[in-house]
Amino acid sequence: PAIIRRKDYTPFPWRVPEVRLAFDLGIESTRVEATLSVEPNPQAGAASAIRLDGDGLVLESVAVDGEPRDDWQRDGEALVVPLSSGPHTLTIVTRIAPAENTQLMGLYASGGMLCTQCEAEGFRRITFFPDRPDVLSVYTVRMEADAQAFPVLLSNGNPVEEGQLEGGRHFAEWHDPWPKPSYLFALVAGDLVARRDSFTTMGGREVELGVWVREADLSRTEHAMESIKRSMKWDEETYGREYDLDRFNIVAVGDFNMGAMENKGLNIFNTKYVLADEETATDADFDAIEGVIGHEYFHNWSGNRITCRDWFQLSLKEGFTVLRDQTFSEDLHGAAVKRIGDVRMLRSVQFPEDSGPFAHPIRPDSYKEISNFYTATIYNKGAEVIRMMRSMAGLEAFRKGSDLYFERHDGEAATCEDFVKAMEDGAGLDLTQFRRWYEQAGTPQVTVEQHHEGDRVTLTLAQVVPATPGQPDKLPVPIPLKIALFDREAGTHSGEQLIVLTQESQDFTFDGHAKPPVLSINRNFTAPVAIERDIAREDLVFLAAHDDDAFARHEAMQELLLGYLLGDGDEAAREAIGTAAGAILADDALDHEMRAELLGLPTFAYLAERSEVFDPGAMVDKREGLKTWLGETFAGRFAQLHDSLAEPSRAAGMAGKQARRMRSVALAYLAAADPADGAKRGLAQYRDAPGMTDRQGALAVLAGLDGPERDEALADFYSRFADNALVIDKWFTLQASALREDVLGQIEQLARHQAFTMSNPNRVRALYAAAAGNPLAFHAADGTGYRMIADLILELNLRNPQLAARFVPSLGRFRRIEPKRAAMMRAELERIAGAGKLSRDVAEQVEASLG
Ligand code: HT7
Ligand code: ZN
Repeated sequence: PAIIRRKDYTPFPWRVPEVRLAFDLGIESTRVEATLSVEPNPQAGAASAIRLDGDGLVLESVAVDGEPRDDWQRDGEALVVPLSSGPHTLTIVTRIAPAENTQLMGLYASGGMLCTQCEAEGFRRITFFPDRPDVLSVYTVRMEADAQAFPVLLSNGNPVEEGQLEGGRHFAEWHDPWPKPSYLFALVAGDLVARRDSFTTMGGREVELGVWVREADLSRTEHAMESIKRSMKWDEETYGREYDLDRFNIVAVGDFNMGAMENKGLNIFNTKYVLADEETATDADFDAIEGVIGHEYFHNWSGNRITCRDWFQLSLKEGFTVLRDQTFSEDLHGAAVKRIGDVRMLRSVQFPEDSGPFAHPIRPDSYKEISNFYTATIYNKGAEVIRMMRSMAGLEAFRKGSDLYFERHDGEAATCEDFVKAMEDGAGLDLTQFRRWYEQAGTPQVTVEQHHEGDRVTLTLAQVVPATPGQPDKLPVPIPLKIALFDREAGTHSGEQLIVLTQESQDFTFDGHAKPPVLSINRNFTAPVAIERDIAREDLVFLAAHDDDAFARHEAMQELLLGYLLGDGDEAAREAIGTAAGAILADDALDHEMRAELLGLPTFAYLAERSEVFDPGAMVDKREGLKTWLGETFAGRFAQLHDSLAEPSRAAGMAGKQARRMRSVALAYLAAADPADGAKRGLAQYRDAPGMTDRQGALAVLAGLDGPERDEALADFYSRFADNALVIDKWFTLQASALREDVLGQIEQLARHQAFTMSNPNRVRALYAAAAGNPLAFHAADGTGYRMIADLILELNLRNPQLAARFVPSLGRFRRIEPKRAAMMRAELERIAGAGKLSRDVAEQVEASLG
């Protein structure tokens, strides 16, 4: 596939101020009449033709200024129409087949409804168009369809007209006054019902809200609706951003490639991020729904009002919007646990990406298939980079920067550079060197040395940004680090400070410390870097027990755990973990959610990332062994927590949520120490569960055990929730994630289960993403796990290339794995590479993986 480069950007030679789309909708066949008003773009060179992107379209006719034309040409999938300079009206009629659209890009059918997904390049699968984010148009959309099959017809903006037609058909027309790029176009037609509500904006505009779902799902939409209202309010209060249409609709769709999509005024969601009630959704599901609804809503300003000039700027909208959704959740439910969870995700997914074959800067220089760049780097590292600006500026100045950005670029297709400049001008930061964060891939490694002399402490910090594919030489970046120096005896520090490491190596001195203090560094994870420090074990135990920064306290515990799991497993290291865990279990000032968080073991993905050569089997043994030891050591306390939290777990609100979290963690430790007791307790928790959080927590433990309790709970779960696709997804995931020797065979059996289907992305991910993340399944010593994932990629390759490509990086991580397995992983990648016609998505990922 051709390489598209950032440096080659040129503006489109034509402007398209207005678009009128007329759809004659049908599942098998849909006719699209697109009427484009076009005029030369004064910002670009003159052109004698207009080149419109297309993908899989059947062209029926072309007319210019009302005159039929046949002097057009096809250039591959594109349509080239000769045009004299000056304004014109271009009318193009195409035909598409939604039912055959298995890629779920463009207009497709899902459970009898029709819906669209246009980001990044799906609009070209609906009609011929300059399908690039810097062409902004005002859209008017008319939909005509069978009134019985599609009683609801929705599009962007506000409704303007609707009516009945002959032959049982009807129509609706919508108009979106805000100019937008084609990727934000959306249409939904189906037999849907809405939960309705309203929100009055700070400017007094009454907005009608709708959450559209199948009738059977209506009772599970309350949380989504409340989340919309909370999002609208938060964005007004925190960023001064007000909603700008009379309507805001969201629609839940069962077949969706990603989480959700921020189409202007008509957000389309994966059902997973809309539907919830206590019985079917966990506390984590509720939080995720609120976060994703917030994320899509916040895009209305960071993405829609200000969009991206080209797809290299993707992190402009995604990084900023992830930061906005993260802090929205922090503000609503407490920052500590949210921050710890976000960093865990960053380290488990983005750090491996940044040290692997697909490493790319948050503003990439080139791509072959843009869908491959919806990555943790663009999204999550992108958010971290903006978070660093926020930490350096302080909240007030950061807000001045964001105000200036919104004011300066409203209505534009902007660049990351525009954002950085607005932050410089508005927040008063000098970001000259900071721009390197946009240019360089790789997670900076920071080493810390501490010297003490007299009452002076010197910290010597050094940084290395590792070489990544295509970027052998790196320059130092500014690294803002919040630190505190603790007095070991008093258990306190004299204040937190922000230091910024800008050089390759730099000394920072602090006076007034008669004794060597204990350093707490990168508090609240101010910088997305890996810290290597030579710190005494007892200092980590001290921080795990005393640090007043919740993230740093958690970090100290993780460092103790990593030290043991990645080291040679010596007794003293394990004892130190025991001392810290004992203090955490005894600390009455901690809430139960934070306590559970502090007792969590590092993920396998992060352990692999931190290992020079990862041996998955050995690591499972060691990690599970540590869990057993902790369970045995603190059996009494875990049993007491499991028993005493049974009642509090039933409560609504924060206290109930905290109790549920701790209770399931206690159960996991108890089961590791004594599987028979764990099975009994697990089944009791399962049977008495007041909701899905306790039920899933119990089943996750039972799935890893043997015996009748496991069988009973799994069978009950399936039959109880057989008609709820999202819960059956959980049933697949829980079994595929279980750390059992026979898990691969179970996954193969689940793939043959009547409820399994390759045509639903949620179901595919439920089984196979869990399998790819389970070290005992994916890394089975004989290579059958690798073969299974490679077969999956080949099966999905043409049917749904985006979904297929998402599984390639797990095989691409072979350089970190012990040599025998690494050879088998590589061989599977080579098998895919040689398998014939590969989609652009899969080809790019496989080529990168093989290097
Ligand atoms: N901006 C949205 C991205 C998205 C997407 C991209 C490629 C293929 C399918 C997709 N669905 C949604 C989601 C978001 O970040 O808000
Ligand atoms: Zn987004």
